[in-house]
Amino acid sequence: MNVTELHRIDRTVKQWLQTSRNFILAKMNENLNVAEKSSRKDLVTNVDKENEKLLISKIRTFAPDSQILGEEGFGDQIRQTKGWVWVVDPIDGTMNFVKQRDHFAIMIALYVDGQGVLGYIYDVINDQLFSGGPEIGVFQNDERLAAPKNIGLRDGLVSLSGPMVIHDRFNFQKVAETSSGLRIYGSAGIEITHLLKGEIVAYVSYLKPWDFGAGKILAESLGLAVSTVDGQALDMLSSDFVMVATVQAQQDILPIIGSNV
Ligand code: 2AM
Ligand code: CA
Ligand code: CA
Ligand code: CA
Repeated sequence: MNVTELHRIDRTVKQWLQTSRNFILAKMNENLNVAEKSSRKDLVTNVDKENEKLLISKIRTFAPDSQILGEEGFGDQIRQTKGWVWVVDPIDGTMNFVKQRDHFAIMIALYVDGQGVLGYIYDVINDQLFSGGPEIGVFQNDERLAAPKNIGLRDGLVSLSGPMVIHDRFNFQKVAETSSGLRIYGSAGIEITHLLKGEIVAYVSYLKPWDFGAGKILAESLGLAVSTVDGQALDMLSSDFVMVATVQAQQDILPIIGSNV
């Protein structure tokens, strides 16, 4: 895909994201309809569902031959990644959305023939859009981001899945202890924006394709390492234990969790 075409898609997706943000902001002041999915800690609201429908209808109009993978199930059943595949997480950090009305993100990714092309993480309340890809670079709103410094685990903050720290999965407490400090924000998208800005050096969690689809593209475009917890490549259609980190922090963390995978 040439750069002119990429910029055309980029401008279009940014328009959808503005519409989507305005929709969420308007709905946020009304009563939310909150339901449990797999557990009382796994929520979905009417706004998650309606926003996914909104974004999917935009995508269908713009690129009708695409496949769409959406968390709340209004997209397609996807078995192979040929052609254009859009990945949509209408609200990432639903628990934060319900409890805080803050610290959540809209996420969209575009893969073509399995390759990450464009990624978007939109911090709705703070109006900070992280966007871009390998060809056009990565931006925070209109400002181009430089590659984060390659800082190791001892000299950086880490973000880890809360439940996995509580249960000490994969020696996670040792990972936290070795780092400069542990931070848990509760939205995979928001955690990854902290990595893009160089504020933390690693994020490790069990993630689904819509949790890492956009972040993987943005992180890899800035030279960050994205892999499973045992250092393998991710399958964009499968859930897995995912590590996003500086190259050095990845090297530091792999041996700590290695024997516990
Ligand atoms: P979500 O809000 O879109 O569901 C912290 O909960 C992070 O993990 C969020 O980014 C959340 O995305 C994601 N997550 C993935 N699976 C989850 C689950 N079963 N329960 C809660 N959060 C989950
Ligand atoms: Ca969810
Ligand atoms: Ca999510
Ligand atoms: Ca979600």
